[in-house]
Amino acid sequence: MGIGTSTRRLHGAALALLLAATSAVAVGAASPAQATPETSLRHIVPAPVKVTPRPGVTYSLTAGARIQTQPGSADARKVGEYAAELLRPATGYRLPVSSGVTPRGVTLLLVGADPKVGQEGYQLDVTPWGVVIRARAAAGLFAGVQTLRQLLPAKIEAKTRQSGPWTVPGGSVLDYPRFGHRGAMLDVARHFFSVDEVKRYIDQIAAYKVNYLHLHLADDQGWRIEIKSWPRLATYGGSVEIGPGEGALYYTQEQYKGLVKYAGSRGITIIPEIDMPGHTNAALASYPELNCDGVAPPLYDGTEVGFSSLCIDKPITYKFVDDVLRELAALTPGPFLHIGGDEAHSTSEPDFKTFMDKVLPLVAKHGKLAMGWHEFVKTNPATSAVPQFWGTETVDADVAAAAARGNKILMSPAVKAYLDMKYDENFPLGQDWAALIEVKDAYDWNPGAYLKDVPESAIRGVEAPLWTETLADSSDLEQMAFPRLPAIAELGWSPQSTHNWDDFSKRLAYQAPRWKAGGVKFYPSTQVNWVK
Ligand code: TNX
Repeated sequence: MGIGTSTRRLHGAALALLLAATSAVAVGAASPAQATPETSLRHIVPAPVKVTPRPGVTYSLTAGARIQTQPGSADARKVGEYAAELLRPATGYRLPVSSGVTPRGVTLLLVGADPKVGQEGYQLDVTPWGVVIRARAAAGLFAGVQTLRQLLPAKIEAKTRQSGPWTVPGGSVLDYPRFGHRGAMLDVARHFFSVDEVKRYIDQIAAYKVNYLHLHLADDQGWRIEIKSWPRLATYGGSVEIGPGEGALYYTQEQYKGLVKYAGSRGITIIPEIDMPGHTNAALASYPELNCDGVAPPLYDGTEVGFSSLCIDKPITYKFVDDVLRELAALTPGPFLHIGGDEAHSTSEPDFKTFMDKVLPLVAKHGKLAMGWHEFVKTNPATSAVPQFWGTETVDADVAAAAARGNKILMSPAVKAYLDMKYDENFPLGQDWAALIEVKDAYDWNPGAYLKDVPESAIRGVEAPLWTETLADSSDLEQMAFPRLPAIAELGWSPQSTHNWDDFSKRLAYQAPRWKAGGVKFYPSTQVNWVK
C-alpha cells in the first residue's frame, strides 16, 4: 500500500517537520503542522457520509493535551471520560477531562453541528490545534470518538504505553447513519459467556458504531438470567451448556444490570431475548408444571433444535411468561423485549398463534415493544413489533405482508449476516447449514433491496447474529466476528452510495494492525490485502 511505504521512506523528514510544527503550535503560531500521518480520512470503517481531507495539515496529540467537553452536559462529560480511557493506555498521557470549548486538544461539543447529523451523527474537524467533534446528542459524540480512534496510529489500541507521535490527518468528516438500528447478537445460551467476555465483545462492536446488542438469554441448552419469581430457571436451567461446561452459568440480576450499564456507556442498548414457545428445554427441565404431562425432561447439552415447546393450553404457562417478562422489562431501559418464536417445530400452527396472541399483550403490558424472529409475523402482531428476518431466501410473502402493514424489518439473512457460518469448508469453527460466508459475501448485499417487496422504507436496520453451538471463548467469537462484523456494521451505517467492495476491502485492510495492537483475533481472509 502506497501510504505504508511512503511513511517509512519519509520517516526522518517527517519527524523533523513534526518537531518544528509542534514547537510552532506551542508558541501559538498559526502555521499548519506538517507531520506525515499514518492514517487517512479515506480509511474509516464504516465509511462516513462525507470526508474532506486537508492535505498538509495534521494535529498531533501531545502530553499536555486536554479533553474538553460541552459545558453543562453530563452526557458529553461521560463521552469525554470514555475517550480519555481509550487514549490513555497507549499514549501514557494524563488527558484530563474538563468542561470547555476552545478548539485545542480534543473538544466534544453539543452545539454547532449541522442538523443533518441527527441524534447519532457528528462532524469532526482536525486542525493544527486539535480535534473538534460536534454533535446534537451524546450518541453522536460517541460515534465521532470512534472515528477519531481510527485516525490515530494503530498502536493507539495497545493496552500498554507506546511511543508517539500521535498524529491525526487534517480535514473534516460529516457523518450520520443510514439506519437507526445497527445490531449484533450474542448467543449466551448454547455456550455461556462471562460478564467480562460480553464486555469485551461490547467494546469490540462499539468501535464499528453498532448501537444494539441482542442477547439470546435462553434456549434448550441453558437459561442464563436470574428470574427471582422462578429461581430454578437459572440455578438448575443455567447449570449446563453444550459440551462439558457446568456451574452457575448465568447472570444474576445485579450482574446483568452491570452489563446493561456498561453497554450504555458504549452507546449500546441491550435487547434481551427469551426464546419461546420452542427452544425452551432449559425452562421445561427446571419446572415440571410447565410441561403438558407434568414431567420435567432432562437438561440438554446437544445441538438439535425444534424439539421443545411450552404447554400452550396450561394457564401456568402465561403466568410464567408474564413473570419472566415483568422481571426482564424492569432490567431493560431499552424499548424492546425479544420473544424468539423461531423453529417452533413442536408447536402446531394454531397453537403458535394462540401463544403469540396471549404473549404479545404481555410485552405491551410491561411497557415494551416486541421483537421476534420473522416466523412470528404469521400471527399478525401490531405494527410496532419488529420482525427479524433470518431466512435463506430473498422472498418471504409473510414478511412482505408485514412490511406492507407497517412493521419495520430487522435484516439478518442467514446466508449473509450469520457470523456463526464458516468462511470456507476448511474453517474449523462454525456451521454451514445456511452458507459458507466469506467477508465479500457478508458485505455484498443491500439491506434496503434484499427482500422482494420489502422496500428500504420498511427496513429498520441490520443485525449480525453470533450463535455459539461451536464457539466457547472470546477467541472463537472474535475469529467469527472479525472481519465480517465490520462488514455488516458498514451496511447499517454507511450510505449505499459508498458501497463498493474494492474500496471496502482496502479500508478493512487497515483494521488488521488495530486488531493486532488491541489483541483481537481475526480471520485473515485471503480476499483482503491486509496491511502489516
Ligand atoms: C438457527 S436462526 C437458529 C438457531 C441456531 C442457528 C445456528 C434462528 C432464529 N434459529 O437456533 O443456533 O440456526 O446457525
